[in-house]
Amino acid sequence: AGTVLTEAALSELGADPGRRREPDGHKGTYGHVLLAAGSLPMSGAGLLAAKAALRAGCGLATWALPAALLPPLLGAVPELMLAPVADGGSGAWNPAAANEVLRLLEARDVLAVGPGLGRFPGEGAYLRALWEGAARPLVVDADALNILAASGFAAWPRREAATVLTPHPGEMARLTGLTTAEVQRDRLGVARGFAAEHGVTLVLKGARTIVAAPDGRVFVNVTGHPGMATGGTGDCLTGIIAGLLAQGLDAVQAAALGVYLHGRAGERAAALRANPASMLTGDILDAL
Ligand code: NPW
Ligand code: AMP
Ligand code: MG
Repeated sequence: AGTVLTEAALSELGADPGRRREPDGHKGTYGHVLLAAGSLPMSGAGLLAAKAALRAGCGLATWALPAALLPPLLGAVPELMLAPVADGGSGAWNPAAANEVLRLLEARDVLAVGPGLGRFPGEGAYLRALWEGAARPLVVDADALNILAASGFAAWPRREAATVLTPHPGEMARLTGLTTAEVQRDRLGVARGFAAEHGVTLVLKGARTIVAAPDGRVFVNVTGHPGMATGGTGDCLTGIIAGLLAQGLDAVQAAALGVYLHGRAGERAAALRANPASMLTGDILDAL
């Protein structure tokens, strides 16, 4: 039936939600996230993910973004480092940026790709280069999942480093060829089967998010709030999971603790509003 992600279950998994900073820790102790995300109409997705990584406690975060996006974003999140890469025109991604992202990753601990990435010519080659070239843990979300699905996920080789996919039910339907309704009818079974068959850690989002490990273990998250049904909450989760991976958690630990904390922060943010319908993703970031 899946293990419910209580605090005790998380501690047993080695992902204690009450972890504290080391007294003599420094920013280098907590890892460096690299995010490849955002495009002109969806730069907010990149900002939310990057800020979430920092709120999850990584020491440093760098956001690689199409160069045309840089000027308006300078200073938007002063704690964040920005790395402008090859632009495909008008703030879209350029597949040639993959090499720049991989070079940046050499001095960083984890790569997250997808939020607000958009669609662009050469997107398959771009993601393939990151998928095969990233020797670090990789979190794949949003439009990057659609790129995986477009050519049939079975055609993608197994990666050696940890891989976390974070689909919502619509993206899961594209990845599997099922309908969204079919995914929703058997969330646990679909997630478990996919993770085991493909050797990835699979986070199937939505009320009661499922975390499925490549070894067949499945976890059910019971934190969260319907007020989280608003734009950008998934982008925020991607950043949280990347931020936890950067701190040395393994893929299953980071995914399980990430969905738990994301939900708890959503509950807190909802409780602060007279009507949770007015909740924004930024409120979840503040609550983290
Ligand atoms: P339906 O309508 O129910 O059949 P898409 P996206 C389904 C960026 N963003 N339960 C649902 O299908 C993202 O990062 C940028 C059941 C829905 O129509 C991406 O890059 C923002 N079904 C890009 O936008 C803020 C569910 O999936 C379809 C479901 C596109 O991502 C917003 C939508 O999926 C956004 O994050 C559920 N729980 N959840 C910004 N500020 O920059 C989803 N579905 O077509 O993949 O579109 O998720 O909006
Ligand atoms: P995305 O669709 O990628 O923006 O992701 C939406 C995020 O919000 C996921 O983490 C979902 O689990 C969460 N979420 C959306 N609706 C609900 C809900 N009704 N209850 C709990 N969590 C939700
Ligand atoms: Mg999303």
